Amino acid sequence: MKTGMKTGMKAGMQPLDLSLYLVLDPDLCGGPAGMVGTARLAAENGATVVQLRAPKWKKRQWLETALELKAVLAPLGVPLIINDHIDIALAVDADGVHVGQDDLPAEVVRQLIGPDKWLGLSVTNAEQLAAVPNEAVDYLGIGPAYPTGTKLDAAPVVGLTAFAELVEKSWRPVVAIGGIQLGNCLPLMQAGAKGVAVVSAICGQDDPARATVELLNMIRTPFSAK
Ligand code: TZP
Repeated sequence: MKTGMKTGMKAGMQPLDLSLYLVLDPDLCGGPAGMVGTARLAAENGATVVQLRAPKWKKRQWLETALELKAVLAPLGVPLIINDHIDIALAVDADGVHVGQDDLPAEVVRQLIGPDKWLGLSVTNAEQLAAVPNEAVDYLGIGPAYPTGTKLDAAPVVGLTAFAELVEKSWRPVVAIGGIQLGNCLPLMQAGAKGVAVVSAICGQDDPARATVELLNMIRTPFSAK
């Protein structure tokens, strides 16, 4: 990442710690209750951000689950990010929003959510990176870093070399996403990621708490220090 600019700081708020960013998946977690349970276990064991992502859901389900997640995560001090749905983020006073390239443009989202919520943007190639409105965005999710079976419409795999090049050119902190498991997360940290975003490495695991701790231990090894 380039240096000399603000990195995920907001007045009166802790910086956003991207280290271990859990993205919830309704299918892998076994529905809304499973998502809330998984989020609780992950947050209690050190996950630093939780995103609610449920592309097939209707709004009422979004609202109910977002409220439940907020009730679990806020006392633990773990930010709740809402994927795509600005209205839900505002309705539950979530900590932020994450949007993709086909969602509302980041500048528009920033206008809607105001200055005090986090805003993340998914980026998958150099062209998209060059078009990032850096003033509007707090962090980038770059991926899929590796092949993933979780997001069927994911963009082509970025790969480690291109990932490192994108991080180097980014004006914003980067969290890696896509196909990240315990055994392959460290090279992404060494390539300059501030953290890893995972779905299947925690959701649907027999022991999500243990999976969380193991991932954290891995990404916080001295080799990954940046
Ligand atoms: N965006 C890019 S890849 C992906 C998303 C939401 C899915 C990542 O899932 P997994 O199981 O961590 O590979």
